[in-house]
Amino acid sequence: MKPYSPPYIPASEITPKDTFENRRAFLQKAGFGVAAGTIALLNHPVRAAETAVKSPIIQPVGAGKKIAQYKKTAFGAEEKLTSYEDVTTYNNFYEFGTDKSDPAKNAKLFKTQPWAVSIEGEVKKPKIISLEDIIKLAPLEERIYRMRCVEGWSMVIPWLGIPLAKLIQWAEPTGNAKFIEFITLNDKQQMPGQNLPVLDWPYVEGLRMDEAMHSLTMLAVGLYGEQLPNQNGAPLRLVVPWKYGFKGAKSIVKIRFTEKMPRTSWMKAGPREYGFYANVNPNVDHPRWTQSSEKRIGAGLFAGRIKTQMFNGYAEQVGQMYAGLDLQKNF
Ligand SMILES: Nc1nc2c(c(=O)[nH]1)N[C@H]1C(S)=C(S)[C@@H](COP(=O)(O)O)O[C@H]1N2
Ligand SMILES: [Mo]
Repeated sequence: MKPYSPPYIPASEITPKDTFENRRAFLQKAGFGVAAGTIALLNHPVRAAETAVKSPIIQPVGAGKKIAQYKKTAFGAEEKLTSYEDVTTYNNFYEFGTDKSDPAKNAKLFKTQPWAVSIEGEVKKPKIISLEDIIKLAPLEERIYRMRCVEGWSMVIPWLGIPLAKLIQWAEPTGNAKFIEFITLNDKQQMPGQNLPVLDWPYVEGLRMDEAMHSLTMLAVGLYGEQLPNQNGAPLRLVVPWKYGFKGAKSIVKIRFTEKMPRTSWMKAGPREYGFYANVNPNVDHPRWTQSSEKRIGAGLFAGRIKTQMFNGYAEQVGQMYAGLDLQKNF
């Protein structure tokens, strides 16, 4: 991949106070203590200081880099948000471990800068686009989406991103492109979970072209007004609110246009349990549990389960794409 260096959120958009606080928080978390003088006592003071300055995206939970400019939209404004803490500490990101608390712990030092995405397959010509250039394709906007994991829990998350359609238009797919594959970084050094045969690595997900072009489908670079925390798929992940969470591939490095339906990592792991469509559907149970209800994370010990809605409640917007498709067979 072609290397590039500029940070994707210009430093000018970050207030000096944020910069200071984040750096201090990072140093603290990294065990360097708070006072600047403490750094000089370390064996490699210069390297320590450099790491802190050069890795603005590495940060402890709750001290993310603010994204200064984005459009607030009314989308989802009526929803009660899941807390930042729950959104960033209860995660599925198997590359960093299979427990919900693993990604927040194990992804701290994950390097997401520089970052670029390779655009391949059925396109006029293959290209590489930097993260910086991706966020220039359209104004960043905030949208609040309900998210439903196939495991039976859900959250409400204020995402920041651009419509995936903007990148697809830029990519110039050929007439043969019927599907798109999204491929996560493959890096056993940085992603300890990839040393275990939990899934066929790298993580691969896919969408049909019309699903990918749908205005609800986002490429997210942030949440809660901040750059994506590493555990949530930094620096760039897919968000498809009417499908089970596993469709939302994290830390994407390749986007491949294909003629044939991609075989995704979850389809390979359990073809009877995880279909290509993965539309949220209370009428099609997972072979091992019901999909008719869900637990809203953070709702409290005594909150009951919520009834799961068809297409996660987005049927009005997306239902038309599946007219005539047998949703029992094509789960
Ligand atoms: N690369 C990658 N992407 C992934 C996963 C994963 O393990 N690896 N897990 C998926 C699943 S099952 C869910 S529910 C969502 C969780 O996203 P969140 O942790 O940001 O809520 O990420 C999806 N994307
Ligand atoms: Mo999930």
